[in-house]
Amino acid sequence: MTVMEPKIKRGDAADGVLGGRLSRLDGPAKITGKANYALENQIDGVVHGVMVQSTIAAGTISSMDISAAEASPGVLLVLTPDNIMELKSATTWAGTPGPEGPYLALTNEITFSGQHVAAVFAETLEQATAAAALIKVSYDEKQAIFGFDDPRAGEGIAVEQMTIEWGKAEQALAEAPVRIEAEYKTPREYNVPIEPHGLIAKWDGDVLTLWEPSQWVDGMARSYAEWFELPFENVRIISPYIGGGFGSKALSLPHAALAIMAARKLDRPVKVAVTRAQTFTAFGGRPATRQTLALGATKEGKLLSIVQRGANETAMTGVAVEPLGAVTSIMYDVPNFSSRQNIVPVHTVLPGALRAPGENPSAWGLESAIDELAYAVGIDPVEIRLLNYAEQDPHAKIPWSTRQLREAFAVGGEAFGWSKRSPKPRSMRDDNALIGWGVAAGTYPVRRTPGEALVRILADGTAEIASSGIDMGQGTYTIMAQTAAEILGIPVEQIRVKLGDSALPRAPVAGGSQLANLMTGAVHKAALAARDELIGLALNDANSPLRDAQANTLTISEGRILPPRGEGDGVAIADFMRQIGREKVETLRDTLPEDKRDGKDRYDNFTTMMTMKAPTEGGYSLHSWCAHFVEVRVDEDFGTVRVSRMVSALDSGRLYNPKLAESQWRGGIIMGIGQALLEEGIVDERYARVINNNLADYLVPTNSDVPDLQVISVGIPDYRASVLGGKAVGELPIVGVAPAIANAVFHATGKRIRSLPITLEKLI
Ligand code: MCN
Ligand code: MOS
Repeated sequence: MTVMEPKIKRGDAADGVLGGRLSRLDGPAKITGKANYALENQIDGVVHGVMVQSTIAAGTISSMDISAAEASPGVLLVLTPDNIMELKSATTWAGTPGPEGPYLALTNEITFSGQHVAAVFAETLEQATAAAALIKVSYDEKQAIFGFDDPRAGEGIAVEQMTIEWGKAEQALAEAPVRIEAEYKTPREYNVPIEPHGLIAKWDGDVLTLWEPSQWVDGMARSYAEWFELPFENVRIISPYIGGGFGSKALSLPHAALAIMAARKLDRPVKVAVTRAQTFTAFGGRPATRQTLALGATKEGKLLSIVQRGANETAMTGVAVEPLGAVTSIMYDVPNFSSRQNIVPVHTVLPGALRAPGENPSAWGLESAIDELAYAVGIDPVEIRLLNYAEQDPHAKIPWSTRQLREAFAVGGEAFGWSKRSPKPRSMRDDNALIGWGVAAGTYPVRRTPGEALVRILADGTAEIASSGIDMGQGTYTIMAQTAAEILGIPVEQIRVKLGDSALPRAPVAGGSQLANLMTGAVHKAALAARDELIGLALNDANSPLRDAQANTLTISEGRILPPRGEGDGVAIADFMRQIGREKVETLRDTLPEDKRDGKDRYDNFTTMMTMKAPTEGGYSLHSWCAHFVEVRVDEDFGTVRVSRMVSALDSGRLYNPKLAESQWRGGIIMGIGQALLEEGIVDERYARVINNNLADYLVPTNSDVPDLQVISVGIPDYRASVLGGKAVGELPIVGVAPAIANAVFHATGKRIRSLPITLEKLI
């Protein structure tokens, strides 16, 4: 083993190595149009598929007339519930067996509006679209439950696993000198990535190739393999570039099953592009949530009890849980606590994951409620948070690994100028703009799953790094190259990273903000092995010019193998490889625990979530933390809210690339601004249908909605959290933004808005 000399001081890393502010390596290909997105691949003889969706939300298809569609020009196949292939049900992503019975991509039972009922495949997209419009579906319609506010929805079903309790919460609440209680709600929210879903499916005998944007090529390949009863190795998903996912691209969906089926039946490649409108029902976004929160406290504002009762919408078929106690149970030091949650089945598509599922609405409730408590007892909103600061994990009762939340309040508050805040609502104004300052905290857990990476040092002195992990814009390509550059001592421009292909070494889902820690860990391990092997060759190979060096004295830097200082300038890797006659030095390493390395497990371990560790496993509680400070300007006459200034201080541990982490943080904060002020799936109660299913009506923030966002890192390396000291980045920043804005709106106007989004009609 050799020890690398630290070339650079902490906080001042060169761009090319870990900690440096290298720009995205995939950036130029993306902005010049050279990056091929899945549906842009030109595949000869491709057939186009178009989905037909139900116009009712509940009932049964009584008949379907497809004759006109079948007779329409160019039409090759119409799939309906009556002629689809019955697929085998696939293992869930948690690793448990799928539901009993076959997997049916289409059924006659309608449980939500926008459910696929048929698919038309034709020579051209236009022909398929025209023919799809000719399909006549008759239904026996039932009355639908439009959402959990429908009186017929009921209270729902308790999810026992979500119950978190300690102490005597109800009693302590009843006895508390100060009590506040309110209900907080969030509407249905949607992922709306710029690149909608879709795929091209191609069979070559029993080998299936899919070009499909994916946050998890291995997990999805496993589902497809199980559906179509193929060996895992026979399914290849190719997904090098992805136009955003935000949680929506990690599962295999019915439209893909239909495309693959059609490709099999027609013996031709098939392309299905989900339309923008269909992205609101072809998969689910964040479910609507509601929670009542009761806080009991002393007159000084010290928490005595928290009682939370939450619910989220789920589908009539399938279970989706948005854990509303996620933040509530760990943010503050509270001696008595009770959180319970129901799911309420309604006629909707099965909800899915959207950036920080659970933590996000959980913080919306808690961080609004604590602000209400601050006003109730008359202390500053930052002060009340520090007064109730949890010195250890109050739920798991174990220490935090690192928690720089106090620092986040201090540094963020200082940069924002919080001390100049006048506490009274409506006390700050500029002309007819009411000015409000609000604060809220956020957190996201550190998830840990094994990964695998390949490092290949080539004869020309360059290196390749490969893994099936993906980059949908987070920066995976770049930080993996930086990790390899640092360990291998090869300049970053001479490192090529290959990602997003299930034929490459295994990787877990790019979800739960874990991929950066996992893949840098796997690359680190594989690169150390490759470096050791290279140095071993330099010491031992008969043709090595460094053969006479002592063990433990060689290093690699800037592409050269170097003897100890003063003993010459070594040899370039390319020259060395030539001299010893090697084509490559290649190492493949995984970060599986020893006992999981062999056999069938090995495959399960990477294609399900079975090996993901809880953030409390190992004796320390691992989380990222943040504090958001917001200034809003509310037009007194019109009630319009503008975020005019924002400072966020975040603890994600060590940053592998501060430029990219800051960009992730800003992106998440912008989504939080959207959630606070704009985003809402509007359900037409008569038809149980989301009606604003496009980007003109489902509003997300534009540049003019977003002020300069100051983001400050307050993290310190946390080597309990990950091999290289980083914690979660991707989902952290959205958590806490909406309550910080709502708290600022209250400070500006004196009106407490407890139901998102904060639109003008709620303020005037
Ligand atoms: N990073 C860092 N230092 C760390 C950790 C991360 O510099 N200690 C930086 C790296 O650039 C890394 C990025 O932050 O690539 C995100 O790392 P991580 O927090 O591990 O998140 P993942 O790579 O697992 O990405 C998934 C995460 C999730 S779950 C959602 S949802 C989300 C997000 O990333 N969706 C995104 N960010 C997104 N960004 C874009 N552009 N598009 C999406 O769809
Ligand atoms: Mo992110 S919602 O965990 O993909």
